[in-house]
Parts: sequence; C-alpha cells; structure tokens
Amino acid sequence: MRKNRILVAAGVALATFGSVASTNLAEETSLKKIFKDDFYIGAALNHRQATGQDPKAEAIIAQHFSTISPENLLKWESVHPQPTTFNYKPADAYVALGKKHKQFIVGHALVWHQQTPKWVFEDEAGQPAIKEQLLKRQTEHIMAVAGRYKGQINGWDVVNEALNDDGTMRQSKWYKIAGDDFLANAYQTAQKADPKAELYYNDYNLWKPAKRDGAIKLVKSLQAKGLKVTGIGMQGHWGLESPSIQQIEESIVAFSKLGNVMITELDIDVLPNPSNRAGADIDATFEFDQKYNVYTNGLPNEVQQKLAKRYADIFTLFHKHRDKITRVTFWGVTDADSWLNDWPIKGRTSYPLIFDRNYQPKPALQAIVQAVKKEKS
Ligand code: 9MR
Repeated sequence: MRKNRILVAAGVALATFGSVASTNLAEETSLKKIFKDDFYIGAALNHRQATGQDPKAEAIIAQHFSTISPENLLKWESVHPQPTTFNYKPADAYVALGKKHKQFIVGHALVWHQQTPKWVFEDEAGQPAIKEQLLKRQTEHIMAVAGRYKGQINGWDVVNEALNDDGTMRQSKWYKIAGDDFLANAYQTAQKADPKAELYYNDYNLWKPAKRDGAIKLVKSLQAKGLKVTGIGMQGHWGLESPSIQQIEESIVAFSKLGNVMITELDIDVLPNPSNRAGADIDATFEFDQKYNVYTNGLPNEVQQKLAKRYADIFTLFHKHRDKITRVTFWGVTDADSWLNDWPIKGRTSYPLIFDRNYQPKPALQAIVQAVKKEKS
C-alpha cells in the first residue's frame, strides 16, 4: 500500500515535470510484473531489434515485456520470397531472443493479402493460379514455416485481415481464387504443422459492429468445421477519441464467447488526418502535407496528457476483462519504430506508443501503472 502511494505520487510528478523522474521510475516499474496475473504484455519487434542491433530497445523488451511479435520478418515476402527460397535467419534470431527472455513468442502472419509475393497467385506462365495450385502453395508454406518453429512459436496469426469493414469477405486474391477454403485450409494446415500452437484470427477495426459480426461468423464457421481457432486478435490501431471504451468492450465480450481475446497491435494515433480514417488499411494513403505533421518539435504537454489518459482508460478496461484477455501487444517498442511515422502519410513524426524516441517511458506508461494499481487495490 505504502509503495502504491509513492508510485502514484511519483507518477503525478512525472506527468507534470517530464522526463527526469521517468528515468528513476523506469527502473522500478515493470509492465510484465504488473500484469503477471492478468495477461501477457508485449511489443512487436522490427528487424534490428530482433537481430540484436538495438540494445536499448532490448533492455526495454527484457524489463517490461512477457511476449513478443515479429512486425515484418515472418510475413510471406520476408520469409519465403521465392518458391524455393526461405529466409529464416531473422526469424531464427527473433525466436532465440524470445527464448532468452522467456517470452511467449507470437508468429505473424501465415496468410495475408498484403506482403505476399506475386508468384504465389500465379502459375508458371504468369496466369492466375487455379484454386488447387494456390492451396497447395499455402499448405507448403504453412508446413514449412510453422513446422520449422514447432514447439517454439507459441501462437500464430494464421489468417490476417480477411474481412471488409462491413463484415463481408475481402475480395483478396486468396478469396477470389480459393473461396472460403483458403481459410479452412490455412487453419487445418497450421494445426497439422504444430498441433500445440495457439491459432488466431487477427484483424483491425473489430470494434465496428458490422465487422465484429463478420469476424464472429467467420470464426464460428471454422470452429463448426472442427477446426481449431484459439482466439481473436483485435488490432488496436486506435485514436485519441475513437473507438469509445464501450465499443471496444462490446467486442471483447462478444469475442470471448468464441475463445481468447488478444489486443494485438496497440498504438494510439495522435496526429491529425485528412480523412476520417480508422484502422490499418495500408493501401489507404495520402500525399505528404506539412499541415498534418504538427508535432515535429515534440509532443505538446496537453496532448501528452491526453494520450496518457487514453492509455489509462484502455488498460483499465483490459484489466476489467483480464479473465477474457490473454495478451496485449504494442505495435512497436518506441515512437521512432512506429509504422505510423509513415502511414497514412509518409515521413511524419508520430507519438503513438509508451516509449519515446530516447527510449524513455512517456507519461502514458505511468498512467497505465497508476490506473491498474488503483484497480487492484
Ligand atoms: O508495421 C508494419 C509495417 O512496418 C509494414 O510496412 C506493413 C506492411 O507489411 O505492415 C505493418 O504492420 C501491419 C500488420 O502486419 C498487420 N496489421 C496492420 C499493421 C500496420 O499496417
């Protein structure tokens, strides 16, 4: 109790006076210890972090995180760029790092419409592949990649982003060529490749009621075929105001009826935007315009406080549903690493995470700690 009070007081000081206090606090705070009995907490690692070239990030990973995800290095184009070429070196290093820090190791993503080489969808003559050929390629890919890390990668995003925002099936090449069988084959094969691994469906904007319903339908139909889908990953690419806590909560509760719920790609975008964009459709981009790059000299205190409050509210919700949530993963370690520096507009200075560009915790980290300690006491 006494310790709690000191932390709360220090947190307020940090929020008001900035980063001197944060260095000391960082030493005594560990997110993975705080959430030890609740859910895994982690971050996506980029290539440099996974391959030991960013020791300051690794210190954060070791201190704070009990799970890791690979931001890009297990995507099809990275790990399997040519029909008979596999590039396992970065993924091997990633898995070794997770073992070293005794973390729950996630694989991302076996089947996606993005970052998949053209040859996957074509025959030898460059014409569209037929269904049997495409599914054979999918099977070989999953058996090779998930098979290599059998017993080492603990859970896989088997299919990523198969739905449109209105809950209908995305008209991807996977779907157009193979129909629903692209889903069934993926889960069936993943289970064969590593029978003990957890198998997930992962998507963005799952707080939207229509997309939530679409995901429930999709997962139920797979489970009805006897296929294993352990859980649903809600990518948390959210904003300062939207979605509301209630919208997020409704999806957490609905998904928990089908399996585990994970918040898989958490970041809070604080930058203005030319559209009402939400989610993470990487094709939805805009030309650079300085008027949308508003915080090049640092995040104003007022916005910093808003971000801290938003993270506190979100984690209060996660903590409330700790019986349903098994993992929360930030999409990146520090603000410098975030994909939001380049999306939906390239070359901006973005602030979506809880560690800043100097590897220092932001007020958001202490706000999370305070909020959860309050809930626990
Ligand atoms: O953060 C990732 C970025 O570095 C890549 O360029 C991009 C394309 O591969 O993918 C980003 O991660 C995406 C994730 O794999 C799936 N959900 C949306 C994420 C943000 O685009």
